[in-house]
Amino acid sequence: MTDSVPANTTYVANSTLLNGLPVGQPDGGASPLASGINISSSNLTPPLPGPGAGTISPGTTAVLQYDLRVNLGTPAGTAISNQAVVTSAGLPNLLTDGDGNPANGPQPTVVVVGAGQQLSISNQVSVVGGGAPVPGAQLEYLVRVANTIPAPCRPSTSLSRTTSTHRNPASSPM
Ligand SMILES: [Ca+2]
Repeated sequence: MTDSVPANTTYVANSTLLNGLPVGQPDGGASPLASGINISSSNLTPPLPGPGAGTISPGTTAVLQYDLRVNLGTPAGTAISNQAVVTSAGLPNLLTDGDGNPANGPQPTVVVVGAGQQLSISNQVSVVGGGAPVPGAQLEYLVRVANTIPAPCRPSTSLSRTTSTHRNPASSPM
Protein backbone atom coordinates (compact mmCIF):
# COMPACT_ATOMS: atom_id res chain seq x y z
CA MET A 1 0.00 0.00 0.00
CA THR A 2 1.33 3.40 -0.93
CA ASP A 3 0.06 6.82 0.05
CA SER A 4 1.91 10.03 -0.63
CA VAL A 5 1.75 12.85 1.90
CA PRO A 6 -0.81 15.41 0.65
CA ALA A 7 0.08 19.02 -0.05
CA ASN A 8 -0.10 21.37 2.95
CA THR A 9 0.51 18.58 5.43
CA THR A 10 3.50 17.06 7.18
CA TYR A 11 3.77 13.45 8.26
CA VAL A 12 3.96 13.04 12.04
CA ALA A 13 7.07 11.01 12.85
CA ASN A 14 6.58 7.44 14.07
CA SER A 15 2.80 7.53 13.68
CA THR A 16 2.29 4.68 11.19
CA LEU A 17 0.46 1.67 12.67
CA LEU A 18 -0.76 -1.50 10.98
CA ASN A 19 -3.44 -3.21 13.06
CA GLY A 20 -2.13 -1.15 15.98
CA LEU A 21 1.50 -2.29 15.51
CA PRO A 22 4.28 0.23 14.78
CA VAL A 23 5.55 0.07 11.20
CA GLY A 24 9.00 1.21 10.08
CA GLN A 25 9.87 3.03 13.28
CA PRO A 26 11.91 5.06 13.83
CA ASP A 27 11.07 6.69 10.51
CA GLY A 28 12.86 10.00 11.01
CA GLY A 29 9.76 11.88 9.89
CA ALA A 30 9.60 10.21 6.47
CA SER A 31 6.30 8.42 5.91
CA PRO A 32 6.89 4.69 5.36
CA LEU A 33 3.82 4.76 3.13
CA ALA A 34 5.47 7.08 0.62
CA SER A 35 7.54 4.15 -0.59
CA GLY A 36 4.89 1.58 0.25
CA ILE A 37 4.44 -0.95 3.04
CA ASN A 38 3.25 -4.54 3.08
CA ILE A 39 -0.10 -5.02 4.76
CA SER A 40 -1.74 -8.09 6.26
CA SER A 41 -5.07 -8.54 7.97
CA SER A 42 -5.31 -8.29 11.73
CA ASN A 43 -5.63 -12.05 12.20
CA LEU A 44 -2.13 -12.51 10.73
CA THR A 45 -0.28 -9.86 12.74
CA PRO A 46 1.99 -9.87 14.58
CA PRO A 47 4.44 -10.36 13.03
CA LEU A 48 4.38 -7.63 10.41
CA PRO A 49 4.54 -9.06 6.89
CA GLY A 50 7.89 -9.09 5.12
CA PRO A 51 8.48 -7.82 1.57
CA GLY A 52 5.93 -9.31 -0.81
CA ALA A 53 4.31 -11.31 2.00
CA GLY A 54 1.29 -9.13 2.75
CA THR A 55 -1.92 -11.16 2.92
CA ILE A 56 -5.54 -10.26 3.60
CA SER A 57 -7.43 -13.35 4.74
CA PRO A 58 -10.94 -13.86 3.39
CA GLY A 59 -13.52 -11.76 5.22
CA THR A 60 -10.94 -9.91 7.29
CA THR A 61 -9.68 -6.36 7.52
CA ALA A 62 -6.37 -4.59 7.73
CA VAL A 63 -6.41 -1.25 9.53
CA LEU A 64 -3.74 1.27 8.71
CA GLN A 65 -3.39 4.42 10.76
CA TYR A 66 -1.08 7.39 10.49
CA ASP A 67 -1.12 11.06 11.37
CA LEU A 68 -0.58 14.18 9.29
CA ARG A 69 -0.27 17.68 10.64
CA VAL A 70 -1.76 20.58 8.71
CA ASN A 71 1.08 22.96 7.91
CA LEU A 72 1.08 26.31 9.68
CA GLY A 73 -0.04 29.11 7.41
CA THR A 74 -2.33 26.92 5.33
CA PRO A 75 -5.29 29.17 4.44
CA ALA A 76 -8.74 28.30 5.78
CA GLY A 77 -10.80 26.68 3.08
CA THR A 78 -7.88 24.71 1.68
CA ALA A 79 -9.00 21.21 0.79
CA ILE A 80 -6.64 18.42 1.78
CA SER A 81 -7.23 15.44 -0.43
CA ASN A 82 -5.78 12.01 0.18
CA GLN A 83 -6.13 8.67 -1.54
CA ALA A 84 -4.07 5.55 -0.98
CA VAL A 85 -3.38 2.81 -3.50
CA VAL A 86 -3.42 -0.89 -2.69
CA THR A 87 -1.48 -3.16 -5.03
CA SER A 88 -2.01 -6.90 -4.96
CA ALA A 89 -1.17 -9.97 -7.00
CA GLY A 90 -3.90 -10.93 -9.43
CA LEU A 91 -6.06 -7.85 -8.90
CA PRO A 92 -5.94 -4.38 -10.41
CA ASN A 93 -4.62 -1.57 -8.25
CA LEU A 94 -7.31 -0.42 -5.85
CA LEU A 95 -7.82 3.16 -4.68
CA THR A 96 -9.17 3.86 -1.21
CA ASP A 97 -12.74 5.12 -1.07
CA GLY A 98 -13.56 8.23 0.95
CA ASP A 99 -17.27 7.50 1.29
CA GLY A 100 -17.01 3.74 1.72
CA ASN A 101 -19.50 3.12 -1.08
CA PRO A 102 -18.00 1.05 -3.90
CA ALA A 103 -21.08 1.58 -6.10
CA ASN A 104 -20.08 5.15 -6.95
CA GLY A 105 -16.39 4.47 -7.52
CA PRO A 106 -13.43 5.44 -5.33
CA GLN A 107 -13.33 9.00 -4.03
CA PRO A 108 -10.42 10.65 -2.26
CA THR A 109 -10.91 11.47 1.40
CA VAL A 110 -11.14 15.23 1.70
CA VAL A 111 -10.97 17.46 4.73
CA VAL A 112 -11.26 21.24 4.55
CA VAL A 113 -8.95 23.39 6.61
CA GLY A 114 -10.91 25.77 8.81
CA ALA A 115 -10.12 28.15 11.62
CA GLY A 116 -13.47 27.46 13.27
CA GLN A 117 -15.67 24.52 13.95
CA GLN A 118 -14.76 21.50 11.93
CA LEU A 119 -16.72 18.36 11.55
CA SER A 120 -15.58 15.19 9.95
CA ILE A 121 -18.13 12.81 8.58
CA SER A 122 -17.49 9.25 7.61
CA ASN A 123 -20.02 7.01 6.05
CA GLN A 124 -19.82 3.26 6.01
CA VAL A 125 -22.26 0.85 4.52
CA SER A 126 -22.50 -2.86 5.18
CA VAL A 127 -24.81 -5.67 4.23
CA VAL A 128 -26.77 -6.98 7.21
CA GLY A 129 -25.85 -10.64 7.68
CA GLY A 130 -22.92 -10.35 5.26
CA GLY A 131 -22.74 -11.23 1.59
CA ALA A 132 -23.08 -9.10 -1.50
CA PRO A 133 -25.43 -6.10 -1.79
CA VAL A 134 -27.79 -7.94 -4.12
CA PRO A 135 -31.48 -7.03 -4.59
CA GLY A 136 -33.32 -7.83 -1.39
CA ALA A 137 -30.26 -7.38 0.80
CA GLN A 138 -30.58 -5.03 3.74
CA LEU A 139 -28.00 -2.25 3.78
CA GLU A 140 -26.95 -0.71 7.04
CA TYR A 141 -25.37 2.74 6.95
CA LEU A 142 -23.10 3.85 9.71
CA VAL A 143 -22.35 7.55 9.70
CA ARG A 144 -19.94 8.97 12.21
CA VAL A 145 -19.81 12.68 12.81
CA ALA A 146 -16.86 13.90 14.83
CA ASN A 147 -15.98 17.35 16.00
CA THR A 148 -12.26 17.60 15.43
CA ILE A 149 -11.43 20.77 17.36
CA PRO A 150 -11.67 21.50 21.10
CA ALA A 151 -14.75 23.69 20.86
CA PRO A 152 -18.39 22.70 21.05
CA CYS A 153 -20.36 22.05 17.95
CA ARG A 154 -23.46 24.24 17.60
CA PRO A 155 -26.63 22.34 18.48
CA SER A 156 -28.22 23.49 15.24
CA THR A 157 -25.85 21.29 13.31
CA SER A 158 -27.84 18.78 11.36
CA LEU A 159 -27.04 15.98 9.06
CA SER A 160 -28.90 15.09 5.96
CA ARG A 161 -28.20 12.29 3.65
CA THR A 162 -29.32 11.43 0.19
CA THR A 163 -29.52 7.80 -0.70
CA SER A 164 -29.84 7.04 -4.36
CA THR A 165 -30.28 3.76 -6.09
CA HIS A 166 -28.60 2.97 -9.36
CA ARG A 167 -29.40 0.06 -11.57
CA ASN A 168 -26.27 -1.55 -12.91
CA PRO A 169 -27.10 -4.38 -15.29
CA ALA A 170 -23.47 -5.39 -15.46
CA SER A 171 -23.19 -6.03 -11.75
CA SER A 172 -23.29 -9.52 -10.36
CA PRO A 173 -22.92 -11.03 -6.91
CA MET A 174 -19.34 -11.31 -5.80
CA1 LIG B 1 -17.22 5.57 -3.27
